Amino acid sequence: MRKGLKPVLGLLGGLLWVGAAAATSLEVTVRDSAGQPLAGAVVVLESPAARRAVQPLESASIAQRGKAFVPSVLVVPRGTPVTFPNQDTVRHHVYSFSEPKRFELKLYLGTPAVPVVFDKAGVVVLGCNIHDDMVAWVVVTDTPYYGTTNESGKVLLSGLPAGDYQLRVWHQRLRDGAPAAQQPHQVSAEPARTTVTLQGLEAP
Ligand SMILES: [Cu+2]
Repeated sequence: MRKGLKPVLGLLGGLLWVGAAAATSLEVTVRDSAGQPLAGAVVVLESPAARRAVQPLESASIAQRGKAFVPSVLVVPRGTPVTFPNQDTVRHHVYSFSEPKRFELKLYLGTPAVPVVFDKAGVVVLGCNIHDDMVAWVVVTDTPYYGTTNESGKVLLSGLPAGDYQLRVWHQRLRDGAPAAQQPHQVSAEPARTTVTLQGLEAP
């Protein structure tokens, strides 16, 4: 039995090496239902292997500046601690009732000492108890493969191992509670491009 072990390990090592060498990229273009490029769309590629590869960022933050959240959309991998520095001279009271992360940072100035850890994937809507028109979103991903579209509606996801994925696209103009658009996507060894049209967007 011992003798048979080495070739098996060698074979596994070879397979792993091939897998790493096959990492490729996917350029995703997101359009609205009128065919216009959509900036600020969050694009993720999910799979069971991607879920196991998630690494949290060391930290991230959403400031409050001029009675607004900056940035208004933050994308982080699951497990990332997020701080909420208040750069205004008025107090804010940041909260969320969203299922993946319910929390409340009661009236404060400066930066609360303890960051909020977003440990569950999903879309978390933030508000401020004092300023009703303050709104922001934390999109928590279950994958290391994510990005946000630029002004041309494009994002490049790179370092992708070949395999079967779900391609999901979310935008803040989707109606509250609307799920992200989702479609299967197969990543092959070659760089590729695809286009997604997002339906059901509210007027900007
Ligand atoms: Cu506020």
